[in-house]
Amino acid sequence: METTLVLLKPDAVQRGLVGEITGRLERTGLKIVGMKLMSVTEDLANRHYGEHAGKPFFEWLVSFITSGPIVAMALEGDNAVAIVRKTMGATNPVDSAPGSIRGDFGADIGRNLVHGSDSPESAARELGLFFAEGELLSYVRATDVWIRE
Ligand code: DAT
Ligand code: MG
Repeated sequence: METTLVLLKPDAVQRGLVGEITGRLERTGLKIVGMKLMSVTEDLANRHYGEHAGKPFFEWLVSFITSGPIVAMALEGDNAVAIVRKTMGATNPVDSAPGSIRGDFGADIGRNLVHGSDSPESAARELGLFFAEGELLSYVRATDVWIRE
């Protein structure tokens, strides 16, 4: 079982796509175990996107993610990282397939609506940045037995 971090970026909030995107992620069967509307400080943005420091788009990335409220979400399930990445679609809107979040709503490589951790290791690191202990809940859904063995 994995838990992964999803961020609905400021463009998703501003465009009124929080419900649409959350619904798509929920319908995969992954379980929401943490969720909050929040602002991202410059310090948090720098730490979250640390792997991209030095790249030409890094400053833009930090200014974008700090430009308005985001929704941070923790999703749990078998292969949660890969399932979220598939549901999100590719980074570049030229490559993101129709039916994916980015493929359906994204037209810019930067303003691409969602972040999803790219590995279980990244997920653990990023979840620690965005959620305090106690903000991630463990609970049973009545539908769990219909979703996984
Ligand atoms: P992803 O968000 O698909 O994991 P990433 O980790 O490579 O992609 O990059 C983080 C974000 O940085 C990405 O969502 C959008 C932005 N970005 C990536 N490559 C870019 C580029 N070549 N030009 C502008 N922005 C870029
Ligand atoms: Mg990434």
